[in-house]
Amino acid sequence: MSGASPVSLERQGDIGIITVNYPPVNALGPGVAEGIKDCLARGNTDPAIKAMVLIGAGRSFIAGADIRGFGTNRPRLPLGQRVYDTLDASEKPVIAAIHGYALGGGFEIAMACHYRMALPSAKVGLPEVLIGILPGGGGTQRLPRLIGVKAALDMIVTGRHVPAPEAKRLGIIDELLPENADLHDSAIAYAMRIMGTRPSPRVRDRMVRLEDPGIFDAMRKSIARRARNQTAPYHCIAAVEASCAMPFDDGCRREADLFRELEDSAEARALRYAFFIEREVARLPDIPASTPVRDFTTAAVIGSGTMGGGIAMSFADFGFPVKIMDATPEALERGMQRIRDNYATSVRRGSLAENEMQRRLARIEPVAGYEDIADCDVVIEAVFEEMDVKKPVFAKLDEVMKPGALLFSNTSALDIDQLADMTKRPQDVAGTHFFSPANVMKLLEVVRGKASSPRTLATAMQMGRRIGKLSAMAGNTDGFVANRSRAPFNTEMVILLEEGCLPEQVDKVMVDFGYPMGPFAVGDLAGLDIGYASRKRRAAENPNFRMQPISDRLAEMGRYGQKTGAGWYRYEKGDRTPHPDPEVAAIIKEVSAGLGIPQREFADQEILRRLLFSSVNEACKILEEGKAYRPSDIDVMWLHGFGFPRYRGGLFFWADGIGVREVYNQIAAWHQQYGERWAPSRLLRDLAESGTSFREAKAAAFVP
Ligand code: 3H9
Repeated sequence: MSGASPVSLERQGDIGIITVNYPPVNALGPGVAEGIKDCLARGNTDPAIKAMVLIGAGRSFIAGADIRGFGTNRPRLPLGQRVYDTLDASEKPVIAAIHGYALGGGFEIAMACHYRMALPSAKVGLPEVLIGILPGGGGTQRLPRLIGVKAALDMIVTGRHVPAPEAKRLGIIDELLPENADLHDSAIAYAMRIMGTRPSPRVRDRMVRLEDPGIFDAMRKSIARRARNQTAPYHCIAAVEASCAMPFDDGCRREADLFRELEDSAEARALRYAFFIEREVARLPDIPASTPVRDFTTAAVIGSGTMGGGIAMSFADFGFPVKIMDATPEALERGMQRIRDNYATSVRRGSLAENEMQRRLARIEPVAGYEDIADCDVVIEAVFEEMDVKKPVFAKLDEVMKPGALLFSNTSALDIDQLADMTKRPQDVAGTHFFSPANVMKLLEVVRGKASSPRTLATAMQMGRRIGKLSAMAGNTDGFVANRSRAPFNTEMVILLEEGCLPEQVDKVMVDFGYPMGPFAVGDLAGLDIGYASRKRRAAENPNFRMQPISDRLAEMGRYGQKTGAGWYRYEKGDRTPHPDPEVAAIIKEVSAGLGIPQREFADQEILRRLLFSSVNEACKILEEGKAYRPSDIDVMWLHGFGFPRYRGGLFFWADGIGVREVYNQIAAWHQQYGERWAPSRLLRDLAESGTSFREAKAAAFVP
């Protein structure tokens, strides 16, 4: 092996072992594909070698092409005469020995090998669609030949990681090892068994199994809603279709053409960006990665309402025992019943096995009082969102919890420092703001109080990751970062009604943009009483707070949304479909007339920009106040807290697509027209003047 090569060949008896060693995940970075090719060539010419094993060093087989190379001038996969072709041409059989991940180009290499074996913990998949491209190394042609079109389409269009036992059932893996097996030794033993077999079996020589010629149209139809505005899922289908319509090499050429169309598309750029910022968000510039974290094994949740129950489920779903308590046995039983119902719904829908539900439920222990949770490592307070309700809870926690326990609040807006001040251990207090439904939404906003210790914060961030969340750090500001940046959007959407829009019109614009639901329909789902209560609180605190007369009127009429059968829409009994309601249109008209606001028509683009630009401006203020580390953290929050379409990258990434100057000019114009609420932030003005993109904006030093 030449000193710098990430790929080596060594011989053990008759077997050549090709090892890829390119940490952390053996992506096909510079020199990897060439290294594999070179080793294959040497193995083929070494008469002492009768068969070869391809294996990854470290934690994975090969995680795919180096995503950092896409969209740059760096040759994408410098496969030249490609590694797949070299494998196809290899005289001697090659076994892919898979552990960790074999993904994308890595799985394509495994499919071009003659045999595949894996540990049960391994996963294989073609996740290219998730970064806006398609498998470009023959994956769309080999996989249907290996497992049939139906299963191949499912894997390629969803991009899901398939666990090795399932891959064995599908016919991807030839040999599944026991978990404690030694992969290296087992692969050598396998290679010795098959080294005399000639010719070596090649996936490319197999016939494609097309179970149903209608499958492609059916697939296009079935993804129409979730894949709207996207190209990659459709190109994936077209590439698999080609595997049925043409010989292997022509299919690969078709795949390459489709790949080129996608590689630098706006969608692919946004999805790549999302991939990297989701990893960046874990890095805290002022808290070293080496900060010791508390190793927690037990958790407690106080409050068994919708949020508390969802939080308890999040722990249970990821294997943690969790205790849950409430003010009264009746409230606790109601909360437990809600948890049982939620799990039962998942079982009914087929997304959760009955025995797994039982295991999860067994991890959630309802307890009577504070004494029962005293020895838990972390406790999350999720009681009613009122300072006067939360404060005594923190005082009590301070009294009962063992030293070193971490005390977190699931408040969505209240001042964390005031809660910390109720204890004699403010260093152990922080906010952990879950998004609703807490067991589903991936965002966890970790709120840093002025006394929160680095250890507390690092543990909170890690805790989120260990229960399947994306943790993002936020400063202690009203609404923290996610909700504060979203608040102007919420205000603007009702002001649009005062000016002549209807809820269904606004919702349609946002759904067309890519949100799963429109904001008014979401309001009906969450309950309009919640916003009403928080507006009243804010109005009491701030005399300049702008009330929302239309929203207030609906809430005062008891139109709280789905739960009362009427909100921004009306609902039929037992059905969640929102129906536009003439009564709402009449209220909007009447209130607007009362306010003397002239009515007019709105173009879709104006609606979209009114909502999102208002939030861009607020997000800039958050950065300029040092309440978030970087613009990309806010993008992560929008992707995972609010359902912002991932293929648009995030709020700032999307705004960069329009251009910082255009955004500024529009906001400045609305400032003239509408007054103070549209005053451009200083950071926005600076960015526009210097021509700096939002993504490059520097946040002020973090202020807890
Ligand atoms: C492709 O293969 C195209 C082909 O069809 C051929 C076309 C011709 N590249 O996620 P983690 C980094 S497209 C570059 O935290 P985990 C990652 O950024 C590719 N870097 O670990 C992070 O860096 P840092 C198809 C990559 O254990 C570090 O590795 N493949 C790549 O939670 C650790 O990652 C994919 O889409 C990459 N391919 O999860 C797979 N992968 O420490 C993408 C990872 O600096 N990767 N990094 O932040 C993944 O899904 C996950 O990383 C994986 C490990 C499941 C592998």
